[in-house]
Amino acid sequence: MEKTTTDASAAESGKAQEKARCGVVALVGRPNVGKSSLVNALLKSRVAIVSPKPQTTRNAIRCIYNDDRAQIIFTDTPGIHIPKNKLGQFLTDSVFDALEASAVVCWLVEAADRKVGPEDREVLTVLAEVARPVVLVVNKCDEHDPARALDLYGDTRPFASRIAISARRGRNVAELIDLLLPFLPEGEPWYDPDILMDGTERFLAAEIIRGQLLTLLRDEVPHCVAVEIDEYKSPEEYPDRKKLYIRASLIVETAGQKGILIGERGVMLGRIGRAARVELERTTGHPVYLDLWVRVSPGWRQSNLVLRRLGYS
Ligand SMILES: Nc1nc2c(ncn2[C@@H]2O[C@H](COP(=O)(O)OP(=O)(O)OP(=O)(O)O)[C@@H](O)[C@H]2O)c(=O)[nH]1
Ligand SMILES: [Mg+2]
Repeated sequence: MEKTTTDASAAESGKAQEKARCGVVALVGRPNVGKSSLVNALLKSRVAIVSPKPQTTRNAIRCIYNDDRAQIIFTDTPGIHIPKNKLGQFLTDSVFDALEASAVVCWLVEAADRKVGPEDREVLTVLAEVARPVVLVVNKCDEHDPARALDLYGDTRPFASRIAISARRGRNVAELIDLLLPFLPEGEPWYDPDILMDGTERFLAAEIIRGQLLTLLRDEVPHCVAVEIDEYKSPEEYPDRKKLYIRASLIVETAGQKGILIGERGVMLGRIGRAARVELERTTGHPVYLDLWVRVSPGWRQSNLVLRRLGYS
């Protein structure tokens, strides 16, 4: 009995001596490897949008993990690819910024990979320009044995460590956190522990609507759409309102895309609106009135002015 008490207090004082850590971990990789899925698994919450379509993530998003040892700011980044327009260039540039702010980088690849493709070589070029320790993370090991991918990528550059995970099943996600901790500097938390994501309510709302576009629209169409929140009035700010009022524009490049988004007799726009409203109500905790409009802005993905207005600059 006595001994247990002594051990417990020794453990307690050991814990007290252990300094808290805080720092940024950038998650990078080609599109679709599961970076946003990993963020959601780490935070045990749906903070980042996930879809089977490449180039889902368009902004580097800081998502905040807390435990009694550390606060880790995971930056979910857009997939690194060969840019085809100014939007694509912005996506790649935002990865550089995230890397420069990070203490350590996780490079995500897939367990099924059998060769290092052009986009992965692009990732290697980007990593070579930013001197940070890199952890190789082989994802989707629920579907494939990760051994060959660990070997394949293991030779491409020096790694601080390697791990196989499944973001979908949560496999080895806690182990990944343990592995990252020693790379983080000692320091106090930067964010309030209740904050899950560093982004405005408007940004979060736009992302939720974009998530539904990716789910409901086919092929390339969702990539041609941007979401702009024109008005956001919450019952907290406007107590006379019973509902959260959101007016948003879906910006497309052509009249043809506008037709697809609206659909026959407005059926598609109605579906997008209903699905987005349910998700917005779930995340904000308020009943929501969502007012969606479709606007054509020819070639917005090539326009510096429009990209800047939409926060892609
Ligand atoms: N089987 C399996 N699928 C996964 C796993 N993690 C992610 N996925 C799937 O992979 C697809 C892409 O996931 P995302 O998390 O959106 O990938 P991403 O790297 O963020 O993609 P971008 O934002 O486009 O760069 C989705 O269909 C996910 O459900 C996993 O561990 N196992
Ligand atoms: Mg993503």
